[in-house]
Amino acid sequence: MSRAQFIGNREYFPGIGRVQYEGPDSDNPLSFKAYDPDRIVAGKTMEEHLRFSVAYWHTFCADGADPFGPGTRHRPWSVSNDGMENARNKVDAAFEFFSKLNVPFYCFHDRDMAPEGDSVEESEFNLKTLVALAKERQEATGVRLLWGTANLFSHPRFMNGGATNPNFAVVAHAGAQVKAALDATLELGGQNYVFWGGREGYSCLFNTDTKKELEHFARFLTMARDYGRSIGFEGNFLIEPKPMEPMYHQYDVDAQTVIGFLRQHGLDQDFKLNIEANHATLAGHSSEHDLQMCVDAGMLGSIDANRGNPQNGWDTDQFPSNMYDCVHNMMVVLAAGGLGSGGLNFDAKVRRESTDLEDLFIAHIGGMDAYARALVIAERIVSDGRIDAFKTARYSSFEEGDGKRFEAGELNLTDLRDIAAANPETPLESGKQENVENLINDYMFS
Ligand code: XUL
Ligand code: CO
Repeated sequence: MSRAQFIGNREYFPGIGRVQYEGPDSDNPLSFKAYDPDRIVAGKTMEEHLRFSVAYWHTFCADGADPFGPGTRHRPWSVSNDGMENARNKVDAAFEFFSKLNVPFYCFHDRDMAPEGDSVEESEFNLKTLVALAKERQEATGVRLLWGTANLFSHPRFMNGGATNPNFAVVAHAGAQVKAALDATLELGGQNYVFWGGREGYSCLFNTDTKKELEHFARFLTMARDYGRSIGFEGNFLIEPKPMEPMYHQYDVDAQTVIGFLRQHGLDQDFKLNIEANHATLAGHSSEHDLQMCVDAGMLGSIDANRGNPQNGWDTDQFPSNMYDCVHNMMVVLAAGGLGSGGLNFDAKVRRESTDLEDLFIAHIGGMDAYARALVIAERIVSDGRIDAFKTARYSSFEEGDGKRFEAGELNLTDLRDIAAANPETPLESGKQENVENLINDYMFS
């Protein structure tokens, strides 16, 4: 791997070099304690397993503004009055950051990379111009695009939705943006293309025809799929579920809702899911639950790695640091055979109070170390096999006799009645939850 330290016109993170693995005893906050990209775990390097990615929007666009106050961060790549100049500087800052962090992937929305113009043509031109620059930087650094997407939620025209907007003229604008974002993703060799619902949902049922909006959504996704395939995009299309925020009711509530929707509309061959941890918890699930639902359906595409705050119900997009969550997520991923062409994208932002440039590095390093540790622990759990053996034993009654015939579809409801009548009350079988939970702690801390 020979990646440049910085390759633009100026250095945006002076004093910070390439982040190195220094091991668990290092007290350098700008080093990896656990993420050793070339370390082999179960036949693959850590880099190959984890496929880390940086989110362009949080790391290079957001300034810390919240509903109670303006931004707290003044980034040196965002100081010009000329939006295109800032955008070019942002590309330089971004690729310097990716290189120094030694991360193999990034993700972006069209509007993160290039400002919207005064017309569709100007917006397309702006995006193409910046994509050409990003392509040069990709080639110079070896950093690749995990996924691209279109921002169909920031511009006021999208206040009532993009593809599900009640006004067709807005749906057409959503289409123009997705077309250009698909072109950009293809041009940059993106491995996936993401649809997060944005404002695809509603706030008030009195003024909303949900049936029509969901049919429009399916139509729109089908058109995007057809266009993507027609230009030669071979990657996965991904839907990213989220139950609320910004709309009260988002249509892509959770993994199972999205899987059902994709199957209903014949989109399940081209689409998979991008599961974001904090979205799953907003839906009242855990991230491992939504991941498992995707794995069971053969539709796990990628992960937006972050965490919420257990004390409130917002999408706080914090960097992942809870080891129980990370380990459990990696157990599901490893048992499923890995992330495939997906990755672990840090859809996470530093806190509004974290105003130093180096905080961007420290935050990502923490997330990468958390998942590297989780990979090692999860690999131990999965390869040791005790948890798996426990699960298998729990379902052993389906391995033979009537249980086997039930699974094979050879019994009807009357057969079940007769089998029950012929059998005395079955002894209770303990679920042993505490036992398996204790086992996880043993793996994590011994
Ligand atoms: C919003 C969110 C998005 C998607 C991409 O909650 O997660 O940033 O990941 O649009
Ligand atoms: Co996300």
